[in-house]
Order: sequence, then C-alpha cells, then structure tokens
Amino acid sequence: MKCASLIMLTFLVTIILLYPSAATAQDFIIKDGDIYLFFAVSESVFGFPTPRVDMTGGHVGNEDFPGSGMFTYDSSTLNVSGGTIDYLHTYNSSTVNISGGLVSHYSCWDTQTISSHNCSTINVYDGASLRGGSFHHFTLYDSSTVNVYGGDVVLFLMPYDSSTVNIYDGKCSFGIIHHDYSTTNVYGGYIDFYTDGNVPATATVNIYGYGFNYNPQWISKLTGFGPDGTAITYWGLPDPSTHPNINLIPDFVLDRGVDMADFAVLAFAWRSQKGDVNWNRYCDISDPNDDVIDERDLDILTKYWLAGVSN
Ligand SMILES: [Ca+2]
Ligand SMILES: [Ca+2]
Repeated sequence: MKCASLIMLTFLVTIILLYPSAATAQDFIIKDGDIYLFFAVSESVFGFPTPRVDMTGGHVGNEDFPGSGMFTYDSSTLNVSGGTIDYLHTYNSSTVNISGGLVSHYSCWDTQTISSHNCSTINVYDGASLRGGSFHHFTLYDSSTVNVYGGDVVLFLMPYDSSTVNIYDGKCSFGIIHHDYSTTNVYGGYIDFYTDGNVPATATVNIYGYGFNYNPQWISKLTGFGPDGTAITYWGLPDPSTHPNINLIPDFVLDRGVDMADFAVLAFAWRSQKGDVNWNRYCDISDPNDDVIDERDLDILTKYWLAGVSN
C-alpha cells in the first residue's frame, strides 16, 4: 500500500472514531459529496440504542480496500436510497433497506432480511431472507441458510459447504450452482437454466410439491406446484430418475412435509382410475404414471415419509 494511502486510511479511521461524540439521537444522513472509507452503524459508536442512518448519496468504502466499507451492528437501521457502498457488512439484528443506489460486496453474518434494490456479490455466513430486489453472485458459506421469498438472484445462487437454500417463491434467473454438501429445498419459484446443469453427488436437491412433470428433452425442465400451490419451474435440472440425490417429494398439503395429511389425500383417491369421481391425478406419482392410484403410488409416498417434517 502506498504511503499516501496509509495516511488517508489513518486519517479516515480517526475521523470515524471521533464522529460519535458529535452524534445525537437524530437520524444521521450520508448525502451527496460525503465520502467515508469506513462507516459503522452501531449502538456503541453512536452512543444511543437503535441508531438509524439514511444514505441518500455519497460513497462509503473503496473497491480497492476489501477491509473498508459500511458496517451495521446491534439493532441499527440503515436505509440506502442513493450513493454507493463498496463492501457492506451486516451483523446482529441490524436492518438494511435498500431502495436505490448501488451496493457491491454485501456480506451477511447472523440472520438478515434483505429487500434490496440492486446488490452485487452477496456472501452469507449465517442466514438471510430475500423478499425483493436484484442480486448478483449470491454465495452461501458454512452452515448458512437463505430463504428466498421474492426478488431475483440474477447471476448464480451458489451454496457451498453445508449451507441450505430454501426457495418459496421469486426467481433465480441464471440458476443455482450446487456445491459441496449443500441442500436445496424447493417449494415454489422459478429457477432458470444454467450452463453447468449438474448437482454433485454430495449435494442434495429436494423438491416438495405435486403435479411434477419432468421433460429430459431440450433443457431438462421440471414443472409442478409447491405444497401451497405456488408454481415451480426448474430449468436445467439433471434427471431425478438417475440422480438419487435429487428428490421429487410428494407433498400435497401446505405444511411442507410428508405426513398423515398427505397420506389422507392419497387414501381418498385409493384404487381410483382416471375418470372416477375420487380420481386425483396429482396422486399418480408412480414411475411411470399409470392412471391408477395403487400400491406403486403408496410406495413413493412411503419412500419420503416424514421428509421435511421437523420433530
Ligand atoms: Ca404435506
Ligand atoms: Ca399410479
């Protein structure tokens, strides 16, 4: 690092250490023209609980200094409607609302809810929930969990290590790249094609729902419905019939697990054939589908009995 840069770094750290003394229990605003190499939003820095910072412009962090950026802790709130943050690090129960501007290199520790406008390079080390926005290069590490309820992971959702992806709705526009011992549970949503099209043997993909239709031709498209009726579309899925780590789990009823409620649905359709009053095409889960509900369908339900049911 050049000497001038070191001097600038030292100067800016000093500024950051000093500014809490001037802080009051008012919202702090970062606006056009404001430049911070570091900025921390926390109770200890501001000197009062639940500090709130509104960023409408300016620049926090520096792309060339990976240790720089915005840090949020405790029960603080950061609202970003403009400006640029290079390296956003969130901890504890802090909340970040992003409605504008640009955030690059977003790292989450602890469990975070992300409803963002536009973020690139998200690294999750514990947990996160997505409810909106647009994300690029979304990567999970360790035993982290991400819940996707909305939004769009535009370029690659990548679970590593023993991380877990739960997709309830929303989009993964360029797919999921499965790694290591990761688990992906799909209950709804739209997962687009990616060029890899591979799930390593150590990773697991569980797709819960009913009405599955897998077409190995073209680009391997699975359609169906999640247990709450949300549509599932998964392009580029390897063939579940030849990949024992890809499970199409018959979950007819909302609770996202296979139990007596699902058995009751199948039992009601028991011995029915196409055209009968109690016929339920969604219960025809035998391989192949044979237009009758019998032991071959029950075998599939039994195979996944209690899957997804938490004790
Ligand atoms: Ca169920
Ligand atoms: Ca059948």
